[in-house]
This record gives sequence, structure tokens and C-alpha cells, in this order.
Amino acid sequence: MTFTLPDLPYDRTALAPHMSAETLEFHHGKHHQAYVNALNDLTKGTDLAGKSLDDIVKATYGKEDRQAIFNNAGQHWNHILFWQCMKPKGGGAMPGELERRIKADLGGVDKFKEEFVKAGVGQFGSGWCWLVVNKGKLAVTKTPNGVNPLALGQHGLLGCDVWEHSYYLDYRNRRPDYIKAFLEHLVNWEFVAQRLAKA
Ligand code: MN3
Repeated sequence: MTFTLPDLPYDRTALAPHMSAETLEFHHGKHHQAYVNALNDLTKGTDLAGKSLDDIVKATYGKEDRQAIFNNAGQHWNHILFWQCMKPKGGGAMPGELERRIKADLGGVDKFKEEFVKAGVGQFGSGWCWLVVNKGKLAVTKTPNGVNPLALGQHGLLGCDVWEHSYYLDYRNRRPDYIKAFLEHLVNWEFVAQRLAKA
């Protein structure tokens, strides 16, 4: 399979001021495109050519000789999810079933948000913070670089990119402010609830 860059599900200007058009132009148009190009180049002519993205992520995770393929496949998977996790005028109230599960498994919405910000801020260097289903329960996690819930046998519901390219133009060094704005103004909770329903 030749992988392609998916279109953003909204206009590049639609997430401002919380995520600027300039950030999306570089993050989607340059960074994500580079992962797609590298993944295509690295898998060309190998036994992984023609495999699905999920299969490539699972087949290459933790394999020393396939680290470069995993990094780019993982990042392609992560960004496909990330763009869908946001929408213009996001944040706000979440669908009832999602809120109920967050209360039951994570001690409430405020507690969840605190843990999510803490995970993202606590990820030293580049990486991601997540809301996942792990062994039937919701959990907040963090991963380095391109590692993702799929590689770890979990079901990812919500992912936030905490690489500097995701926030530096808009927030400079203020990663906590970026993650808080992501939760309060950008997250598409209906999308997260749909993923939970399929978990
Ligand atoms: Mn990124």
C-alpha cells in the first residue's frame, strides 16, 4: 500500500486561536507529510509493502532493525488520530456514556483532565499523551516519540501530540497551556465517544 496524507477534517484556519493556521500548515503539511513519505520509501520493496498501517505498526514495534519504519508508521497512525480528535469550537461537555466511564474509571472529568495534562507535561522530550482503554478500563498514559496505544496492545481514544512542532509557534515553551487549551477548546468529544463505543 502506498500511504497518503489525509486531508484535515476542517480548514487550516478553523482551530485558531488555539491552534494557528501556521502551526497546521507546518504540522500537517510538512511534518505529517514527511512521515508519510519516509514510510513509503522505507517499506518499498520489503515484505511490509502492501500491508495495512495497523499491521506495520504491530510488526515493527520493538524490532531494533525496523526502528525507522516503526517511527514513521507510528507517527502516521498517531497524526491520523490526532487530526480527528480535534474540531473547531471543541471541548465543552462530553457525551454521557464517555463521561460515565471517565467518572467510573478515572475519578471524574476534572481528575481525568488533571492526569492528562500531567502525563503530557511529564513526557520528557517528544511524545504523546493518551486516553486509552487498557484491559477493559480507561487509563491516561504517555509514550515517547512515535510509540502509540496500538503498539502496546491498547485501544487509543484520544491522543495529544506533545512534540514541540505541535505547539511552539503558538505557545512557545508553555506546553501545559497548550494541553489545557487542547482539552478545553479543541477536543472533539463525540469522536472520542465513538471510538469508545467501538473499543
Ligand atoms: Mn506531530
